[in-house]
Amino acid sequence: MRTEVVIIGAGPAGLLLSHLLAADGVDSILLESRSRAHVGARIRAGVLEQSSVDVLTAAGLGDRLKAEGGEHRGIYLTWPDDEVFIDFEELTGRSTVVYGQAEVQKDLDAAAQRRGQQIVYEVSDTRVHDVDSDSPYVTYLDADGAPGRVEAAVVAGCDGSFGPSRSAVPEAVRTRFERVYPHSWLGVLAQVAPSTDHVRYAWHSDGFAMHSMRSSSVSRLYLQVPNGTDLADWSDDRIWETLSHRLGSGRRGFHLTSGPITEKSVLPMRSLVQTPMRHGQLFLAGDAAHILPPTGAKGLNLAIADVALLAPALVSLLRKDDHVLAESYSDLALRRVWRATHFAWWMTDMLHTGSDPFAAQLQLSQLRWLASSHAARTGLAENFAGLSLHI
Ligand code: FAS
Ligand code: PHB
Repeated sequence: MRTEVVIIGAGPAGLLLSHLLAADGVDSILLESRSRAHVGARIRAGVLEQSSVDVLTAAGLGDRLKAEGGEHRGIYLTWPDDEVFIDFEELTGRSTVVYGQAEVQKDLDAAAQRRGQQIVYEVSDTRVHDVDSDSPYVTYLDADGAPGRVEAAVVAGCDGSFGPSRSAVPEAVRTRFERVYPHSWLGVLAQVAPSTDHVRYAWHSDGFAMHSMRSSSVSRLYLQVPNGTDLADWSDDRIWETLSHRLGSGRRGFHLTSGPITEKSVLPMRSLVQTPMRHGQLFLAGDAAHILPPTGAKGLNLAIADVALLAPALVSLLRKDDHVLAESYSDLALRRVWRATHFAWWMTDMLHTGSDPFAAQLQLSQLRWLASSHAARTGLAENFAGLSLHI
């Protein structure tokens, strides 16, 4: 097969890129290793920044988001002695929308179906070739094991944490910055109305906890657990008891209501940034280029920001032979990547507890500072909700 842009990965980055390219008449083909149903069923991110909402709305993908997304003007930071509401709206004039990544994926998938987007699902052995040339191509095996090949002018690596694109940038050219954290998140989806009106991030000496949500009847909650945690060790009762304890149920008018847990998973936490995000005719976007701990709610938002920068760059390159945006893509994208990476690291470091009493005092001091300082709250709000699409 031949196309203008071959996209590896049909997650949010890949599907949004194909959507934006198609809007400007640029043809693409997507190669995806999992089934359409599997990709659509993944439970992941939950919070969209204003800039992400703006990109999706401008792309004609905002109808359901507007109708079903829950506008959230801020977050609670809580700890045993106190709590503070960080009012993004008051501090930055921007808010966030709680709208699950699975919903974003559904909207992108429906749009892809409507435009007749060519997506090859359940591929394997995907390999990237000749990205240093003007005629790169990607080979793969289709669902029946038959060999396939897509020739293109550009390869877009949107294949997430474990795809082949990241390593298609030669070792001599790439730099990987990585930090592995000593804890993971145990995430649950529960068929119960949220017990809070805004996302709650809770510091506790026993470990971090978070109460988020997906709708008026579905809650999304997380617990800090050690790396290597076995889900079999965590009964539903133990999960609810631990959430209740760490979130401070019964304190300051907050009461956690439990309910049936419909999904459980353990997500190890790390920060990774690979530079550059372009090599030859290969462009990386989303988790293929960077991984963040979800404490800053940045993963999906950064993928959207990358694509919002990459799509016009590829249109200029392929339609006008104008290389300016393509040549600046990596440097520009990385400015926001590093800002988000720092913020996600800071939120993770401030809220996750271990055995170091000195670190615990520093964390509590930061929380008290946020409770007492308008400037401190403004700094957090700017990073959580106020970043413009490109900084
Ligand atoms: P994705 O990983 O979503 O998509 C990449 C796609 O490429 C996948 O469909 C994959 O199947 C496909 N692929 C991989 N290898 C391939 C190959 N060899 N050939 C073809 N296709 C291939 N972010 C938050 O902000 N909040 C959260 O709570 C949160 N929770 C998360 C939980 C988990 C378990 C994970 C893994 C991530 C979570 N994230 C969270 C981050 C997540 O939301 C990502 O930022 C987001 O999915 C990024 O989108 P993509 O870059 O499209 O990558
Ligand atoms: C979620 O709703 O899944 C969520 C919210 C905020 C985060 C991470 C995940 O920081």
